[in-house]
Amino acid sequence: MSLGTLITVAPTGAEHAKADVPQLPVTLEELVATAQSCEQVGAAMIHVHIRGADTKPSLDLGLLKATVEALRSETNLVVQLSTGGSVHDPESDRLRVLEAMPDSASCTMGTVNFGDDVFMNRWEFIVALHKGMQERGIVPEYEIFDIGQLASLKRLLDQHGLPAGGHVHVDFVMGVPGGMPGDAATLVAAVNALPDGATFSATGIGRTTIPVMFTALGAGGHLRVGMEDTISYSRGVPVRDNAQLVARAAGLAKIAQRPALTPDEARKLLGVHI
Ligand code: KMH
Ligand code: ZN
Repeated sequence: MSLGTLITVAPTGAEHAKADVPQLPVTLEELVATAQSCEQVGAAMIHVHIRGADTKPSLDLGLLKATVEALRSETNLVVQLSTGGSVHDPESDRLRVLEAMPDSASCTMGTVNFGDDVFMNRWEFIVALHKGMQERGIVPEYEIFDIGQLASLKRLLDQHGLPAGGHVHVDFVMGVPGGMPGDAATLVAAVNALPDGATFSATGIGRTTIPVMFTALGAGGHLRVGMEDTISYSRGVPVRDNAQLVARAAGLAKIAQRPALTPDEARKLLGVHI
């Protein structure tokens, strides 16, 4: 069991519209300000989806590069770019994200129904992402939306070797309609099916946020929070900002006697170069 808790903030995502959620960070300035406030209250890593000038999800390479550069110069956070993008993004654009050379990038381990949509992750595409990260020294975070995807992760590691950094870190994304439910029994089952030596974080979408957070802490795991995953702080109460969610997670981690890791401690855990 790790001594401290890695807190990742996922501040934006690709699903919420700025018009519906005005506090969602969508410009580079808003993203940097969010990153700084979240770092101050305990975040060590940021999981980034960017938006274009029209506030819609974007995978524009120039903007991705500028985002990585700005987050590196204005914060000490581990910068993780999403290769998941939105359910509408083509594989070629998602693969090109690696050219922005983040510290870390997400790699979803299988196709999953995603509400009324389908989040496509073909085997060949997963292998291309894994190898692309190995070649560039980018540390992956394997996103697991359903337990069977852990079998695919074991197959990937058996066939193509360990990721850059040599350590396997997984993020359980729970409670997506179409994926695994966000409850204690499912999280414990998923933890029991992890590859040997892997660490995990977990996040619960919407109202599964709280049970997943408590169970992850109790099971020795790490936490992902943020407005990508929930826009309600409690029933009927909108999230004020991402830092509010990070501060709550950091408070619970402290109570669990596993206080928030610093970004440099997180680099050590994940195998990211300092
Ligand atoms: N937006 C979802 C379709 C990731 O960032 O890698 C995919 C997602 C996973 O958020
Ligand atoms: Zn994401």
